[in-house]
Amino acid sequence: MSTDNKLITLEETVSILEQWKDDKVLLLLHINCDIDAYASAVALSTMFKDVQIATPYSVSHPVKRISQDHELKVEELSTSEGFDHVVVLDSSSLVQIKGFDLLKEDVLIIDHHASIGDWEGRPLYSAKETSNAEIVFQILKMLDVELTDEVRSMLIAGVVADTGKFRYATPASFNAISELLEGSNITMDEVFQVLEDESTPDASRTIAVFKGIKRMQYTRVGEHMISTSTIGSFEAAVCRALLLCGSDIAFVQNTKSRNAVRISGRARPAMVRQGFSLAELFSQMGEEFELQGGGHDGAAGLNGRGDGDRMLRIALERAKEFLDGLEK
Ligand SMILES: [Mn+2]
Repeated sequence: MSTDNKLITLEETVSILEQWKDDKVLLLLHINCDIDAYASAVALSTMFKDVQIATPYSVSHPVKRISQDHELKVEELSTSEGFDHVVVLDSSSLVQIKGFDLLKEDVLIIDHHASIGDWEGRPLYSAKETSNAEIVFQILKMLDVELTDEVRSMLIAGVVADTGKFRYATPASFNAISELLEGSNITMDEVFQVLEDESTPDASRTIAVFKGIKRMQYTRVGEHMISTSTIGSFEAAVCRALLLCGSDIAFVQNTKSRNAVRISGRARPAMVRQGFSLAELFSQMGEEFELQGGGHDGAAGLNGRGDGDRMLRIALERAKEFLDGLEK
């Protein structure tokens, strides 16, 4: 990974943001932006007068659903033209915003991922929190921004989502949630209702999951199972279902657009504990095949132009190699 980054402190980050508060600011999220990214943007937007949220392309299903109830939606934009400043949130490297024309000046990156990619010398605040939402919360506290219950509950949703519903939570994640709940009228039940798409029946998602299960193929490595499938939408939901069915690692390729790679991967926590990382697997494949890959150890994605079937086979091979190593 490149070390050519201009790392700044939290205090410096806050002072830059404060200088920008009356200007026209774009909050830029990674491709296929997730709940943590969107939650961070909604919360940070409260400190600016003129603000917009965007991603280069593709808004994840949960964010589409959640943003229906919010004033600020995620636009698909390809350039920062017309904005005074850009704050990039929840993105670990330039490949995560590939296709976006980021002007050199007045860009600030705020990220929480463990490995930081190349930002070509732009100012970057990086802290290894479990979610980007926690960093934004710290920033807003330092700026004395008053947080509404709506914003608080978005931030909590960001923490819950990125910790895999607390599975990967740390004392700091619980502290943030505790502070956000304190003095609010929010209940965790409401947050989970917003987060869990299961709370609203969705026939198309259910059918996608059924189809994905029907098309599932599996590879056995000793006592472990890797499964793969293809689907036209809801690949993340199919992945989760494949884990529920007993897969240790699952990969699902979205087949909606031709010559496109859009693979979702999920791994059981037990695999992650034994050293398996989908984020690593996909970011390596991303570098090798000029795709965008990244995410978390147990849940990640690979996107871009290319041969999706071939990438699915390669992902399967590499997961198999990892499990082969465990068997020895
Ligand atoms: Mn995140």
